[in-house]
Amino acid sequence: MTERYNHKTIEKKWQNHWEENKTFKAEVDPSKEKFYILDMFPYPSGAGLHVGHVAGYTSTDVVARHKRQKGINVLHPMGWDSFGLPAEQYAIRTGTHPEITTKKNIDNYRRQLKSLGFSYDWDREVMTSDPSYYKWTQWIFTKLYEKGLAYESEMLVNFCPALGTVLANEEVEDGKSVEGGHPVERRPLRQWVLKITEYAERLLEDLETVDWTDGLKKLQRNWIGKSHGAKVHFSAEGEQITVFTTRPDTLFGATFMVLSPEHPLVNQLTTPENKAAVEAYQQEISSKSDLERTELSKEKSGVFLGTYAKNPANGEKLPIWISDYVLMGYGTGAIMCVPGHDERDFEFAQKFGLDIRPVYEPKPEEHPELVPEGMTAEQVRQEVLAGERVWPNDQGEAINSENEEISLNGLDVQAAKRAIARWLESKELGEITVNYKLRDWLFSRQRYWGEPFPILHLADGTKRTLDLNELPLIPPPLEDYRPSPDGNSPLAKVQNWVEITDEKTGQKALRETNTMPQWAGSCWYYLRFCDPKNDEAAWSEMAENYWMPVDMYVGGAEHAVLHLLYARFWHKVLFDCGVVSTSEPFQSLRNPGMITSRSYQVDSGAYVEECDVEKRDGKYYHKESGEELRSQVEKMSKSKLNGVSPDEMVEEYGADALRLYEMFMGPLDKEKIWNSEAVSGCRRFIQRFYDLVCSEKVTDETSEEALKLGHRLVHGVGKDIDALLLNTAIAKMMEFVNGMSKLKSYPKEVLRMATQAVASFAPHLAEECWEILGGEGELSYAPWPEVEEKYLQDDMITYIIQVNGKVRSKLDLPKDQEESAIVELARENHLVAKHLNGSEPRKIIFVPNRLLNFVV
Ligand code: ANZ
Repeated sequence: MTERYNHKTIEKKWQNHWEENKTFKAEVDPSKEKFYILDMFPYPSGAGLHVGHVAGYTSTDVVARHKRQKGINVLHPMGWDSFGLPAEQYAIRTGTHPEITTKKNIDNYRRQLKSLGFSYDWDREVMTSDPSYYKWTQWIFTKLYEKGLAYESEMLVNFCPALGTVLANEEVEDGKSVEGGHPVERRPLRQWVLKITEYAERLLEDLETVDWTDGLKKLQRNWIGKSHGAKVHFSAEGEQITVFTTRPDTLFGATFMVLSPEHPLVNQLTTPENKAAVEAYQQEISSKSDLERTELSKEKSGVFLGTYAKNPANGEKLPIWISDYVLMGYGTGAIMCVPGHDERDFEFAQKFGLDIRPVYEPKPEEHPELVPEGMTAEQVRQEVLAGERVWPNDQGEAINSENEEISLNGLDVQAAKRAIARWLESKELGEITVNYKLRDWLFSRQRYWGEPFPILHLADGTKRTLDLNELPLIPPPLEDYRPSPDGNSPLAKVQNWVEITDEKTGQKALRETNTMPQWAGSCWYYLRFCDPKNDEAAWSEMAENYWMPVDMYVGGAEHAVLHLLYARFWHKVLFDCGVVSTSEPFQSLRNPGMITSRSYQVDSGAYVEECDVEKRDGKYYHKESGEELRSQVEKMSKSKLNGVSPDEMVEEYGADALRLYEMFMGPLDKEKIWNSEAVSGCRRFIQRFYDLVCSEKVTDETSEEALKLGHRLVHGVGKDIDALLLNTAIAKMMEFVNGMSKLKSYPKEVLRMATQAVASFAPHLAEECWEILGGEGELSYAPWPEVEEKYLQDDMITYIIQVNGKVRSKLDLPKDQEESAIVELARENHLVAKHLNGSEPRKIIFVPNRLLNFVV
């Protein structure tokens, strides 16, 4: 009997070995193929890593280690996205400098990651809150500014009084801050904005060039939200109102207009009698989020301004209203309303008694889904034509749509769109356009714990960016990290930092007191990893050229639109500046499925974990108390799951067991349910593997059977890793152990092969076994074993070949051969041919995998 595998001492031993030897140090080597594999770097929170992080990090580590086995030069770095709100909130509560809190959290994260045996090149660690890092974040901002992509604007922003800062649209959900869930209101404030909209089309187009999942691409496409349509100009009281519409072909059906309550023309277009009502309405909706405003089910509200616009197609008077369902941030903030064919316009028109005119012939008989129960198609048709029902379909033929110059009547939607667009353009009444949902990126925050803007506001009213030799611009020390309630950044309080005399121009100057949002540092960290210690430049051309793009990027799908869109935008700007060589940063991207945990409520009201549940006769019971489970299943939230720390698992079962379990749970991209106890199964596998290696049956001799097991394992695991089927790779390892245990002896050669196959999943176990088995050189770089095809072939079968029932020959062939193949081979065999004597057999009897009998 061999001794128990002691994961505590063995894992520590090899972690020290890797650290002392810098085993995973990556260096530029143009003679070698490269592979850049990146995890989304974490924000080091106080809670530490949870088991959900470990799944993603293990998957990249498996791939990184495997690529090294294949002789590829691997860059696999790790760092910290260390600016962020929680450290600042903590500073506000306790007065502890965010740097101190952050450092403590990072130390904990680093310890945790090292305890899991990940093969990072720790010499490349970066931290976005380090001045030597954000010096370059500030430098990139100066590039954006020079290109005219950063501008200041007085704008309506999402202001969160509780957090004392503005938030990007992406950081607000249902009128509340994503961080902390505090109410958010709309306020006008001077802000820095980045012109991401200028890159909308390229951000969309280049999605075609990357290997991302369809789901992710779709999320980005929807976020960018491209619509084809037209701008149409309406005149009103000597002013021009321009609308964006995707249906210019319905222009003859426009019977009123609605402006967003924030539209700049509202004031001018409001008659004195309506002023009070308009202002009251504006006030009322100012605190509502876009989502609340545009909810379909919501009762429509609005106010008439008292004035009219002219429909350019038929000269009709269109009353001008404001309503919250028209958003200032989309299109032009004004719409032409076609209640005959647009649901929201229809509801609005019904509520306020406005005209409704259909401009497409309804065909309810072709759309039974639009015919309510109890009504005939003809009744629906009549109601639509009478303006009593909305016809939301974009097929059919236009009606009611002609003037002296143009008639759309009889045209289908596509033809009508083309015709009206030509007419509008010829009269300079409008133009074809595309519109994007994407807004410019609100880029300033009123916080302490973020990158200060490298900008000076000079006394003569101009601005200048700081030169490289003036960077990094470091914020002053503070006593009080609180932002002021007027929306000013805490930095604004430090007079002698803000008010300076600019040495370069000799002018009095004010520093910019806003700071950059948390997303800034993560927009380019993958570039810094290429050359993290460079003092002269953000990265060298040589390093960037060699390592970029990131070949495989792994991280949570929750970053589908924020981080991933922002980073792609910056990357394209840097590409246009000629400082990066690829137009996309992340060649392939994968999202590990969430790891969740379920708990069930039992009759007594208590919650029990999944692993304590037992199924009997179709019902579920708590194993211990025997109580039946209540029907509702409580899914534990992600934050609750933070309770499962990898530390406990590493302590009890070891890092390798945890790594194996996380990969064995299921396919990488699927959601999986956590079960702490199940880790023990993987721990048992480790012991069994170790037992094989330490067994007295280990020999220097080799055997066919063992070689077969070994080659199949290496072949299968290699294929699975390449396809990212990490769970099935582990199943193959378990099969190997089962198969091997049955043999009389365990050839060293085969055990070494198997050790290499498990090495990227359970690296500590593998190192230990490699040492015991006398493997040559550093395991991490030992070349991946060559697979010999002959061992992969399915089991050989000896076919008995008979002529008239007498055995004449035997053929060794892979099993499951077709009858025809064996007949052919048998006939060529001279022993058989002799007895066949050139004659056609009368009959052939074939028993699969056993025998072939020619009857002559
Ligand atoms: C007339 C019309 C007739 C419209 C019709 C639709 C159907 P997407 O596809 O999302 O781009 N719209 C334009 N700007 C808006 C704003 N700021 N707030 C709310 N709604 C706005 O939607 C474009 C359509 O949404 C536009 O086309 C406009 O209504 C509305 F049978 O114009 B449409």
